[in-house]
Amino acid sequence: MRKTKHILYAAVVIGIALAFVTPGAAISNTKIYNKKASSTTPTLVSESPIQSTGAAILEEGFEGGVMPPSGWSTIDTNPTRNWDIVDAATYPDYVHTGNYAGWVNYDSVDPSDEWLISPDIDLTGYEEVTLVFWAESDTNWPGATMELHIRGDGFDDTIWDMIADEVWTDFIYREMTFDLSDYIGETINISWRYVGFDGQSFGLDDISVFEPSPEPVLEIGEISGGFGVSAVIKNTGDGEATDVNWSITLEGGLIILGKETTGTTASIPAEDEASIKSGLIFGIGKPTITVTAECAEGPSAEGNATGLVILFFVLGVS
Ligand SMILES: [Ca+2]
Ligand SMILES: [Ca+2]
Repeated sequence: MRKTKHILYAAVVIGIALAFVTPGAAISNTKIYNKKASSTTPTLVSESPIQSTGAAILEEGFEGGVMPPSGWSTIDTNPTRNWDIVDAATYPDYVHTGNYAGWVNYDSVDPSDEWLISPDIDLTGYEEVTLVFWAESDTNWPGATMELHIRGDGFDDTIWDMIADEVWTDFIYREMTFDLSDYIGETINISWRYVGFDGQSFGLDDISVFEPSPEPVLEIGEISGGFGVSAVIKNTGDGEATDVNWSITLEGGLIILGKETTGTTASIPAEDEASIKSGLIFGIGKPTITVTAECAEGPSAEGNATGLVILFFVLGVS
């Protein structure tokens, strides 16, 4: 009886000890948090999806739920606080889109030097290459930083250093964009290296390497008078502008004819321009002349001038 009681007592003691030790160990090894989690709820800058607007070269949103993702690798310097996965079910504020994000937790016990390395990317044959990713961190704990490395045959370039390059007071996701066009013709890999001691945690999601689509950019060039109003619409972008809807409007003065002229120019090629002209204008006064243009691809432009309208003539436009 006494023996049984002893065993029971021992079991209870062990049970209580386990109840304390196990969660304690879990907290110190696997609980994921940022240093301001207790006082601030992180908010998302945007819920928008991956921002690629052209041909995708590499995309990774960690939706496989494993670290590293297939084809990726990590370098861990010690057993704890390395590159890991966070899931939205447990940590909704730490995932940008989908169910998972990459995560490296701050370490105030051991120094960190944790690498997350993309697959090799062959950038031969592209005209322009952009890298976009979403980063969640802040720079209030400068002991450790996140470095972005571009590595290839014979080079290792650190093109970004969070602590050196940013002032981030809030722990939120931010969209980061880098032009990788300098590496066209090379085979590269991209590394996120978390290095230092007692810094802030870092979340990573929605990585995209892509060749941007050529885009038109509209500007209103010279606006001139004479017999009516003429204007120039410039396309300073690297893509064609199509179905360019434009308007020339006169506000103010007494304009009897030609207060507004609208039209459509079917195409303005990249780095080209088109001339537009109002209809017959008749009136008197000094109206404000507004010229607008918007193309099917989205970009728009507006320009303003004033001129003196005397009967059929528009004079002194500037
Ligand atoms: Ca994700
Ligand atoms: Ca570590």
